[in-house]
Amino acid sequence: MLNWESVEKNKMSFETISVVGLGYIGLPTAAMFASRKKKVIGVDVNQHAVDTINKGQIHIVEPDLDMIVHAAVTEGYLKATTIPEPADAFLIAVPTPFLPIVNKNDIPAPDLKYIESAAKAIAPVLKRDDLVILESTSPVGATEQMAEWLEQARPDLTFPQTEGENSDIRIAHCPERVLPGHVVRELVENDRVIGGMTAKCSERSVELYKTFVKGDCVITNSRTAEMAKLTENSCRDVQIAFANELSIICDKLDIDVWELISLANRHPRINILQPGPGVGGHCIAVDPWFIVAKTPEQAKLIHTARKVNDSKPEWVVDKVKIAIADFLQVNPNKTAKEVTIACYGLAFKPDIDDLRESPALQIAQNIAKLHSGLTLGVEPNIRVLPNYIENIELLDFEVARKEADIHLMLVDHKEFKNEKIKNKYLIDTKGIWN
Ligand code: SAJ
Repeated sequence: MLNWESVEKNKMSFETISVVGLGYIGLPTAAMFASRKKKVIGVDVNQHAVDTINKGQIHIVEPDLDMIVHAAVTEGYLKATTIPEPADAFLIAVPTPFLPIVNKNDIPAPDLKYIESAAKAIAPVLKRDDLVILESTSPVGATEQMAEWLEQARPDLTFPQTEGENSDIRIAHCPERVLPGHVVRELVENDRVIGGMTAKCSERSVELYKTFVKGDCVITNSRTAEMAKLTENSCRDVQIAFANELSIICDKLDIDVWELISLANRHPRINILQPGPGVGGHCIAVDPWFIVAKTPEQAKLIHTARKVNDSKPEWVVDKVKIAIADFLQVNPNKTAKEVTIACYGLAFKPDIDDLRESPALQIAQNIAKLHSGLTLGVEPNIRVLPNYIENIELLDFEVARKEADIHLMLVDHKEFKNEKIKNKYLIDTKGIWN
């Protein structure tokens, strides 16, 4: 338990806070501190992001964030820059992607290059009593690795890995846990896991987050904090894999999986998640690999869940291939070129416009590649498809419904839930029209 008296005694307020990485997590976090009238310096290598923020605008889509950033910038509490400046606390919120997979059966390994470059970028401006927090979702040991990089760059300062509680610099891992689309509310309301490298590192971190966090700040060590975040997303991945596997079993046995799940969920201790076209986004489809890469012999279930979810898009594409063959058999006067397929939903989950790592988009693109006829996309959250998406025509729901021969429901956006498509050639991966 945190000793609030000692926090009070050691209290040195954070005048200036620097957030390194101004993406989906860093920018809202920077804006939150600024909205509490802290001086915030946002740092990003992307000049376009920096320029946009300095105009009081945002370069990402997140409800309510635009207003908060606009107010913070115009009132002078938030500024963005490409080069770090001195601050009392540094929060690192940069991406932690995979290294490229060489072999299909390889386990993707986490790539810490952005954490390394952020550490090397802030090292020259670090001073005694500064706090450095790693917020990026990271494999176990990444915070200690970051501390090593900082120590190598600043041998004139002391760090917790060698000096313990007496170090000049405090270091912690405090993973973000907010849900895209609800970031502004969840940043304030969610509990935070605070993984200091020492008890003092944790105390300082709690003091910092309490600037705006209303949830509990629960203290642990940095390795447990890293694993806690990976565990949360792996737990969800395993549960979704269970639902996805059920959907494939039910398809084989001619059972409606949606009815099955709603029946099973009436049991007081059962809560099965929903199957779909696969698992997307940059968190749940990524983070479990960090556990598997570290402990491949032990993480068998987590590994299998990843494979189950990653193979679901291919299973859906196979269903479409069967539907095309069936359609052509029933309509022998038509050629494949004359068959039109409509894909309803392209985003990685309902009611957002984010196409990154989207299984729905992956399926639509694979269909467009293998099918000689038209592939239509209906995505109510997007007006124009990005240039890299080829051979998918973006159309309104009503036009697609009329024009298509085969209908593929991929994302249960709210706009689709009020509609109904009844067709022999309907593949409904979300169970809203069947
Ligand atoms: N999905 C299903 N079936 C379900 C629920 C989700 O197929 O029953 C799919 C979605 O369609 C989507 C994917 O899973 O493709 C992930 O969506 P999500 O809503 O489960 O999660 P994310 O990726 O938007 O956000 C997650 C959250 N983690 C957990 O809920 C444990 C969020 O709290 C984290 O902060 C975020 O990852 C992150 O940044 O790590």
